[in-house]
Amino acid sequence: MTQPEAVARDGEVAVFTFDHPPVNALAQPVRARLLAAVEALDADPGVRAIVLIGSGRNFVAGADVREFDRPPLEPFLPALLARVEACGKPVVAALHGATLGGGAETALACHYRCAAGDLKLGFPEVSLGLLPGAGGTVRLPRLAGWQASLELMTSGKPIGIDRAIELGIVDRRVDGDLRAGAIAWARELAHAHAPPRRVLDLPVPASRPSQFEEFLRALPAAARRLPAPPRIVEALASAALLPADAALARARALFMECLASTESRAFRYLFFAERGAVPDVVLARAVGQAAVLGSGTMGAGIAISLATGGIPVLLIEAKQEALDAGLARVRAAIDAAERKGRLDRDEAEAARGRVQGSLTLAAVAGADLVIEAVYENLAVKRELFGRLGQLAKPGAVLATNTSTLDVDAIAGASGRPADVVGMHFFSPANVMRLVEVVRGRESSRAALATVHSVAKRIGKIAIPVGNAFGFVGNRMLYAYGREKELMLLEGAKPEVIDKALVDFGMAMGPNAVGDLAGLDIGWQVRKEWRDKPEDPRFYRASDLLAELGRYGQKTGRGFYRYDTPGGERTPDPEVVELIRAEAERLGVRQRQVEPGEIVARCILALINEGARILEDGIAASPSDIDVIWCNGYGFPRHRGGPMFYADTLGLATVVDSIRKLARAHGERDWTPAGLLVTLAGAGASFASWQSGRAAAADGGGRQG
Ligand code: 3H9
Repeated sequence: MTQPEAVARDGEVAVFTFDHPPVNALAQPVRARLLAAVEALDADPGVRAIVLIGSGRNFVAGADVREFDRPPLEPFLPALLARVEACGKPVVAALHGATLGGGAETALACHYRCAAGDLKLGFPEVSLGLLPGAGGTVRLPRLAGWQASLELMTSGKPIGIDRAIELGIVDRRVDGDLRAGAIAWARELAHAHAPPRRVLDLPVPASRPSQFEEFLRALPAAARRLPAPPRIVEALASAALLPADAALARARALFMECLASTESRAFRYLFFAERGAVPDVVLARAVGQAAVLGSGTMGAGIAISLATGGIPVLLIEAKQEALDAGLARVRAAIDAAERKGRLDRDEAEAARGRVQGSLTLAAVAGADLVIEAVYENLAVKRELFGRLGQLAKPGAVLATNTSTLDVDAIAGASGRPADVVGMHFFSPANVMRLVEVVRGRESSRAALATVHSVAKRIGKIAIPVGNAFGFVGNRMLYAYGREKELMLLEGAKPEVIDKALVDFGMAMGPNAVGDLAGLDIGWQVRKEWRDKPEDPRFYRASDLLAELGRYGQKTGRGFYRYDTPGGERTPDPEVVELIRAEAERLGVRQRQVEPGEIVARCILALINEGARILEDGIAASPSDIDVIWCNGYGFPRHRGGPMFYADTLGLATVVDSIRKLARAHGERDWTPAGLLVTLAGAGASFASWQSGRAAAADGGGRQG
C-alpha cells in the first residue's frame, strides 16, 4: 500500500504531521491531506493506531483565516473532523504550542490527547468575531463542562497544560520527546485493544436551564452587543438541549451568521493589518544591547518592554534618585507580571537580569539602539542628540520618542541623521502595543528596518509614519478633539459627549481621556504650537480648565470631579457653568446637541483627516491608520478603525455628510478631503484603493 502524503510509519503506528508553515493553519490542502490519510490508514490492516502531530512551533493554530473571505472549499472542517472521530482505530493527538480554534477542535475530534509542557490551548474565534464552528461547542462541554466551556469560548484566552489536564481536555503530559511519547502511548493503546474513545459518545453533562442566560447577562454590555458572544452562548445552550447532530448543525449555522457579519470582517481585517512584514528586513542591524535615556514613566515603560522582550537594556538618567525610582518602577512591573502569571519565574528572573542603570551618558557607547525618552523640549533633545552623535558607536540607531516635535530638527543636531528615527511609544509603554515609527527626511532604510524588527521582537505593532505634526495618530486626534471641544461650547455636557462616544464603542470618552492624561499636557503643547489654528474656540474648554489648575485626575478636578472616597469620575455642574460662560464670551449660542450629532462630527472629522493624511503620504495605507487608531486610541475593533468604518458607511455617504456639516459649521473645518471626493465619485472604497496601489506596486516591482 502506498504511504499517504504527510504520513510516516513507526511499526503499526502511523504518524500524520501537520506541516504548513508558519503556524499549520488548516488550509484546504492540509484538510485534503488529512482526509486522504485518515481514509487510507483506517483501511490499512497494518496500521493499529494513528498519531496527529504538528511540525515546527505548534500543533495547529486554527482554520486558515484568509480562506474566510473566499468561497468555501471542500473538504469542510466539520465533516473532516467527523471522519477523524469515526476512525475505527485509536487516534492520538500530540499537542504542543498553539493549539487554537480549529486546531483545538481537531484535538477534540481525536480519541486521546497528550501534550507537551508548552501547550497553549484555546478558542480565540471570539476575537475574530466568530464562534468555534467545527464541533468545538458540542465536544468541549462533554469533557470540560459548561462553565469552563462558556468561559474559554467567550474570553478567547488560551490555557496551559495543567489547566487542560485539570479540565479533562488533555489526558496526559509528555515530558521530553513528544513524538516518541505519543507513538509509545498509541502503541500501548493498540496492544491493550483500547477502543476509539469518541467525545461525542460521552454523556452530556447536566445543566441548569437558566445557566446560559445568566452567563450571557453577566458579560459586559459591549460584548453582548457584538454578534459572536451571544451566539457562542446560544451554541453551547443548544449543545445542552439538542441531540449532538442537531447541535452541530445549529453551531454551524450560527458560525456562518458570524462569518457574514461586518464585525467579523472588521476583526479579520485588523488581524492581518496588525501582522505586516518588517520592511527591508534584510537590512535590519543586530541589536544585542539597547539604552534608554530618561527613566520617567515613558522611559521605564520602554525599558520594561525591551527587557521582557529579551533585549538587554541600560537605563540612563542624570540623577541617582531619578535613576533609582526608574529602576524600581521596572522591577515592580516585572514582579507584577510574574505575580499575575504573565511571566513564569525563569522569564521574570531573566528579564530582571537584563536591566542595568547608569548615570553617565557615555555608557551609550555599548548600545546598538538608543531610545531617548526625556522631557519634551526641542532644545533639550537637540543638545542631547548632539552628544549622542559623538558618543554612540558607529551604526547604532538613535531613536527619539517625541510625540510632537520635528524629528528632522532632532536628527539634524546629531550629525548623523541617517541613523535617527522616531519611535513614538504610547503610554503606558509596557502595556500599549502600538509604536509609530517616524521616518525622518534622511533616516536610512537600515535604521528604519532595525527599529521595526526590534518592535516586532518585543511584541509591539510598529506602523511607519511620516514626519509631520502629530504624525498620524495625534494629528487625527486633534481633528476629533476639535469637534468635541466645539460641541462643549455649543452646550453638550462632558459626560454626554463621553457617553455618546462610548456607546459608539470608543474605549473611553475624550473628556475622561483628557482628565486621565492631564489637561496640562495638551495645554503646554498648544502653547508652543506655532501653526495652531487661529479659531479662538479651538480647544478653549480644555485650556480654560487647565488655566484654572483643573488638570484632571491628578488634581482631583478636570472635566469631572474625583473627590469621592473611591476617586470615581463624577460629572461636575461647575464645569458646565464655566464652559457656558466662556461660550457666551465667545458669542457661541448654546443648544441641545444630540448623541447622533456628537458621534457624526467626531468620527467624520477623524475620517476626513485620515484621508488628508493619506493624500500627504504621512501614512502608507488606510489599514495602517486603522491599526493606529484601534491600538493607540481605543477605536472599537469591531468597527475595524475609522477608514474601514468609512467604507462600511459608503464613501459617497461620508462625503454627503461632510458637505452637510460644511453648510452648518463652515467650510474651514469641513471641506471634504480630495481623496475622499475622488474615491466617492468613482464608487470606490479605501479598501479597493489600497489593493489597487498594492497591485500596482507589485507590478512595478516585477517590471523593475
Ligand atoms: C477558526 O479556527 C475557526 C474554526 O473554529 C472553525 C472553522 C470552520 N490563518 O501572529 P504571528 C499567520 S478561526 C492564517 O505573527 P506569532 C499570520 O498572518 C482561527 N494565517 O506569529 C502571520 O503571517 P505573515 C482561530 C495565520 O508567533 C504568521 O502566520 N485561530 C493564522 O506571534 C505568523 O503569525 C486563531 O485565531 C491563521 N489562523 O503567533 C489563531 N494564524 O508571516 C490566530 C497566524 O504572513 N493566530 N497566521 O505575517 C495566532 O494567534 C498567532 O498567529 C499564533 C502565533 C499564536 C498562532
